[in-house]
This record gives sequence, structure tokens and C-alpha cells, in this order.
Amino acid sequence: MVKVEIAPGVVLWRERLDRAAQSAMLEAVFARVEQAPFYRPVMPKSGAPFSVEETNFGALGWVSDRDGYRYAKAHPVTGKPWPDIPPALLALWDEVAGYAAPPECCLVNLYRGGAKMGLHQDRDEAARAAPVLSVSLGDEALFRIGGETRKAGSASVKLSSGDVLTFGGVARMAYHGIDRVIAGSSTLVPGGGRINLTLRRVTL
Ligand code: MD3
Ligand code: FE
Repeated sequence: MVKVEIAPGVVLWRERLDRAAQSAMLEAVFARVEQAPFYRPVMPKSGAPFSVEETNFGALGWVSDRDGYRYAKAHPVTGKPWPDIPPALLALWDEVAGYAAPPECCLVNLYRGGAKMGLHQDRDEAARAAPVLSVSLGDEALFRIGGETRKAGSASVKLSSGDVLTFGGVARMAYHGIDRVIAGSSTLVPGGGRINLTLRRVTL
């Protein structure tokens, strides 16, 4: 396991999860997706569909619709509460996040067929002192990380299955996105693609 600080506040643990741990994590995700299926959010105002599909685990789920971005206690399609966050993810948070309170949201992003995510900040959480933790599963992705303003320079990092990232301190409000997913670069996800799990503390 290799730990690298790729930018101030951005720590990357390459292959933090081995193949067996990745498979187990994926099983835990798919077991919960039965109760909380992936759906395709739309952009505020325009209603343009996301290219990623999403679901959530935990007390609060991050959702987007024509009215805006927010955290919600229930799935927008089924109206049911989100499933619990897999225990292995809570354990990972305890090991690497360095934040006493547990995460309240695990956003699950599914990238298939050319899906990407534009440069943005995560700013819907009151708990800005808490880091954000991300787990990559499946196909490799080109991740872009910039600064706290759109005009600051940015760097590109390739993320592989099993990689874990934390974003804390000055990186917490950094612009970031996924430029591209490299289709066929992993066999982990049935049907292909990439799954990203993002753990966040939302409330103070
Ligand atoms: C840097 N997801 O869902 S995870 C998102 O791979 C999101 O699906 C991407 O950005 C994905 O909001 C990137 C890495 C990530 C997550 C949160 C961050 C990077 C971050 C918050 C602050 C700075
Ligand atoms: Fe984000």
C-alpha cells in the first residue's frame, strides 16, 4: 500500500483495498442497491440529466433535481430511507479520515458508457472541517483536482480500483471532477464501468 500526498490536503492510498476487499465492497454495494436502486439525477433549473447514475447509503443522501442540490432522508424515486453505510466503509473512515464523528452520507456514483463529472466543489455540507473520503472501484478514471477557485491550475491523476483518497484542510473546498473513465480497464464491475463511493460528514 502506497500513501502519497498528491496536493496539499489530498492523500491518495493506492490499492488500499486488495482485489478480495474490492469484491466484498462491491457485494455490499449491490446488496443495498436492491433497496435503493440507481437513478439518474437532473441538474438544477435546466433539468439536464447527469451522465452518472447515483444512489446513497446512510442517514442523509445527496440528491439533485430541478429545485437544487440538497441532502434528503429518503430516496427520490422509492420514497424509502437509504440503506445503512456498509460496516467496512465505516471502518475505513475510522482508519484514514482522522475525524471523530462518523460519516452520514455515502454517495454512490455509477459511471457507464462515457459518463463523466464536470469540475465542481462539494459545498452542501455544514461540516467543512471533516474530510471527504472516496473509494474507487472498477474501471480506471482520470480525476482532475484544482484549487479553491475555478481559475486556479489543476492536475490530473489516474485512479484505479481499490484506490482511496481523502480531501481535508485546504483541499476540502477544491474544485474536482472526473474527465474520463477508461472503459474495459477493469473486470471488477459486472457489465463494466466504475463505481465511486464518497463518504461525507454533513451536519456539525
Ligand atoms: C475533492 N465524485 O460525487 S470522488 C462527487 O469519482 C464527486 O465520482 C467524484 O466528486 C467521483 O461529488 C470524485 C473524489 C472527491 C470527492 C469529494 C471531494 C474529491 C473531492 C471534495 C473536495 C475535494
Ligand atoms: Fe465532488
